[in-house]
Amino acid sequence: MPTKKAMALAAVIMGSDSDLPAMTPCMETLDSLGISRTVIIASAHRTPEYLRSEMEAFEQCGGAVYIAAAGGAAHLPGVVASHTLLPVIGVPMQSGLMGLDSLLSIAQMPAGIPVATVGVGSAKNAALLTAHILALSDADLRKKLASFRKKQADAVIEKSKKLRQGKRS
Ligand code: RP5
Repeated sequence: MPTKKAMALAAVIMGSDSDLPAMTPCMETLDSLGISRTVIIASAHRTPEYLRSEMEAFEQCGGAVYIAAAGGAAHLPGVVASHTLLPVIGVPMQSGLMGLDSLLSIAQMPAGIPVATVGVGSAKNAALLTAHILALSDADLRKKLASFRKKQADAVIEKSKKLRQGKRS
């Protein structure tokens, strides 16, 4: 957990700007929960030195959690994890192989360097998992998560009731 006031608690790193549309729900969810975040476009393959320098800057400012999104030969989350003791959440991007290549590249890490992997394109869950990690030491954030869960449950129950009454939506 951060020891000083962080500029951004979460870093959302993407391998390419082509990942931006798929990752927008991640940024939106972090923002809706009041989690400070920075967004970095840096590739494990195309810009390895830039990736390292951005990671150093993030950690020097008290950053706490990485979200790393990549597609295809999706080494970015694993490379990020290899350079840090902070938790890393990997988001597999859709690809020519329907994201299966990305999913396996991110999830199948060698023992000793873990990456918490969410589903293909699960940008929102990456943000929520970040919130759960940060909520370990943030009671206000725990309350926001509880409220989010309640609203989500209420919405499902409301749809069920409307369906039963013959009204869709
Ligand atoms: C990965 O390759 C990126 O994360 C992206 O998902 C994929 C394709 O990148 P571009 O060729 O669109 O830049 O590194």
